[in-house]
Amino acid sequence: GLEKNFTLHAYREPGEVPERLLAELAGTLRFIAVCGHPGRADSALMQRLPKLQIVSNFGVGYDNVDAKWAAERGIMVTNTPDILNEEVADTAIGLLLCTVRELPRADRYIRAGEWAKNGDFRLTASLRNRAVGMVGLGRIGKAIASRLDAMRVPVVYHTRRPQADVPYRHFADLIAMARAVDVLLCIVPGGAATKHMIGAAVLEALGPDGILINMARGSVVDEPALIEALRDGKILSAGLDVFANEPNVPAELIAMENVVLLPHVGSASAPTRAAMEQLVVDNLVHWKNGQPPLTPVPETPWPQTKARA
Ligand code: A2R
Repeated sequence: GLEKNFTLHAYREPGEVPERLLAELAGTLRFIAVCGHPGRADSALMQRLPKLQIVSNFGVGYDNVDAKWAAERGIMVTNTPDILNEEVADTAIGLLLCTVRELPRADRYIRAGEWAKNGDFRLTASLRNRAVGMVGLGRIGKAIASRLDAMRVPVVYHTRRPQADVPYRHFADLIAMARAVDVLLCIVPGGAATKHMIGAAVLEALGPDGILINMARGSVVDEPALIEALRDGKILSAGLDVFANEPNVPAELIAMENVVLLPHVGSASAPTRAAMEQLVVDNLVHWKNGQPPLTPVPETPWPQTKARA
């Protein structure tokens, strides 16, 4: 889609865009399509591009784009919200069930020949006697909560602002919610405001029967504190789709039986990823044709409040 509509300079390596490429293109680049993990459009890159007008990010989370910096300079930023809500919610429920009922471990039990040798698989924890505390109840969080409703699992939530139109109890205090439930399910944006919001104190409050599910960003969880809590039995188990330093996953987590690990696959089905790719392209094509962008992020609303500096 990009090749059809633009002169495309594709850079696929992880890490910084090389100086050679920047020196050659900096004066002419007007549009960026960025694929998060490891793609980034930070201020250091953007300030090298005087003609830059728009950054179109692949993914709903855009903590890899310095959107506030862009907003101050009249650079548009778009993401891919909504079209992945149901997919990520499906994955979240899958990860929750895998973690509570230890399904990947049960699969390994058969493959290792243990069923025939040692008899039935161990009895596991259950979702039947649990309430889920949603950390974040936005577009994806609501799609997860409605699935939990159907599964007859009580839901409460923590956000900065209570919502008028939801049937769930709001907790202004995350630690108080962690005390009141035995599953925390994170689906908040990454970035400075949510960095390490799940730390030692929250895990302690969640307690020894507690289960942490992270579908948000690795930065939301203090990973060393989580490893310690899992190791010391301060919480029961964790299901993680995201990590602090992807694609590197701490060896301590890989060695633990009471964690389920997914390689950031929340939205990663072929149809959903195709829809996201199309939206990345459509945002840029609309912009190029002088039409409003389809899905601007909140920091850069349309119509623009600031002209390109
Ligand atoms: O705090 P609020 O009232 O703005 O509620 C939002 C909540 N949230 C937070 N909750 C507590 N502390 C914070 N510092 C904080 N910042 C945001 O997270 C809202 O309920 C939710 C975000 O919802 P949406 O903006 O609709 O995001 P969506 O599409 O559900 O995706 C969430 C994240 C992405 O940013 C990726 O990191 C990940 O899921 O895939």
